[in-house]
Amino acid sequence: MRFLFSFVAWLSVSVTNCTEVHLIEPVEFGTVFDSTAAASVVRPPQLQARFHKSPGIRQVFELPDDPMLSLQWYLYNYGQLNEKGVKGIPGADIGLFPALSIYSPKREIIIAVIDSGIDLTHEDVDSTVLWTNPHEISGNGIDDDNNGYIDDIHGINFTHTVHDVQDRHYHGTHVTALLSSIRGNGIGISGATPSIKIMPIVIFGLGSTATRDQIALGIRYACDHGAQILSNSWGSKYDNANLKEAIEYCHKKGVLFVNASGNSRENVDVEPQFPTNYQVPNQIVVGATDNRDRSAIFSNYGEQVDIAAPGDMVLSLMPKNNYRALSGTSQATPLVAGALAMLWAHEPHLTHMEVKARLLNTSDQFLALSRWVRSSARLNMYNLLSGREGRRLPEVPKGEIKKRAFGLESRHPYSMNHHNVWKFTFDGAKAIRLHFKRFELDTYGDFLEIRDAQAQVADRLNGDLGQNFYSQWISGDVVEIEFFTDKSLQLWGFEIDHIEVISASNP
Ligand SMILES: [Ca+2]
Ligand SMILES: [Ca+2]
Ligand SMILES: [Ca+2]
Repeated sequence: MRFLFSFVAWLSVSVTNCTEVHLIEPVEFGTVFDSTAAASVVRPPQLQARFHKSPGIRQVFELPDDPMLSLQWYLYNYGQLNEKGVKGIPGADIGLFPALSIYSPKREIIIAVIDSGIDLTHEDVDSTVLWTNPHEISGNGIDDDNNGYIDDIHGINFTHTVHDVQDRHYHGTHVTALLSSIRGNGIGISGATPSIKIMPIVIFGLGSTATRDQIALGIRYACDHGAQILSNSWGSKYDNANLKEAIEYCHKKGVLFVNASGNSRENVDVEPQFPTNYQVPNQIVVGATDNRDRSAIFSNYGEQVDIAAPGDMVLSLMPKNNYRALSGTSQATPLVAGALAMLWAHEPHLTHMEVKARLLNTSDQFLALSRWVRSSARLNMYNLLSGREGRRLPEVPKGEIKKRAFGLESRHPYSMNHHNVWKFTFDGAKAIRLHFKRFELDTYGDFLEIRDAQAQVADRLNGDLGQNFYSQWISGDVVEIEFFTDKSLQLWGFEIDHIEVISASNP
């Protein structure tokens, strides 16, 4: 299988004007499938119905007949390999199909996707999913609803003819199709969200980008024309008052603003990024997970990152009837936006802040996300719709915390193409955590993974994490440490200089 890896994040697509706003470009590109290849993908074996495995729930759910479903681990993870050969953990997905089995929409929700438009000619796109402006007459050259935009029948475009929402890039098609591809049509992929309308706000074209003031106008347009959720897979390192005011305007109108955290494995508390760091209450900032419920290696992190959703090798549509998996927080973001739309259609009485609170309370927490996501949690759509509290982190055992001598370090700098697994047992320990004196690994290819005796990931570290910090608490008396480096970039490495232990108390 062929791969192109391009570890470029926040790549500028702006050529004609200096806007400093970027689409959040993927960091990995999978194989390109055309229609013929798509039709020949092996279907999941005998998976027309399965039992939901959540504790206390036995529920049959149906799977649609879209031929590429087995490659959509983010919708249905039954332990299949992803394109990189990494085996998934069954259930490490957003739980769409269990959610559909209890879904009862009362109305349609409009999602504005602020991106590069959508390829309306794609075989797995139905153009009737587009929102229609009820007060505009198409093609008469007149601004019938007097909103300042002529013939804006399905959205607006700031880079090309104002009414034309056809994608000339690829990013908007990939992102939007995660919401809107036709489910159960026997073609391509399964889209995630029924009973929505898509309002494209086109701010990126091929070689052109809207100005930040135009993007702010686009945000206001969406809120003024009935969009209740805005999906945003773009960002900037630079602050802009108009953008922030537009998001605040949406907040006052009860609209949710979902945005990607970015793909450069940066701590946004230290390296502010926008819109992430505006911190308007209606914002939901989304990080990315992989098919084992770990933080994707590129996902930006910090206190402003609210939640995570699948964003590693996520298959969706590309222009010209193609399909391709891409990795990025851009892909995680519409999955969250779509889930929120389903909840709002299911329970229309909720306010936007109640929808946000429900998301955070019902998502599943994982230790391997704790360092990277404020809620430690990944979206679970079944829980979101049913209102069930999500999986919670294990409690740290009570007891006296004692420092113990321990040391483990890499070479400085470390070697390339290195792989080592160590296993240590600390007799009498109920829980252990490792103290890092310093940690600096390459962001994209290298990692240190810390697991317990059951091989559950307690922490997975990469990037430049600085000095003097602890790992998450590892349950039990066994710690397994895996150190992996690839064939590029040698940085300083890591040094563990002691541990802390909570011991089993004497009876
Ligand atoms: Ca108009
Ligand atoms: Ca008109
Ligand atoms: Ca389909």
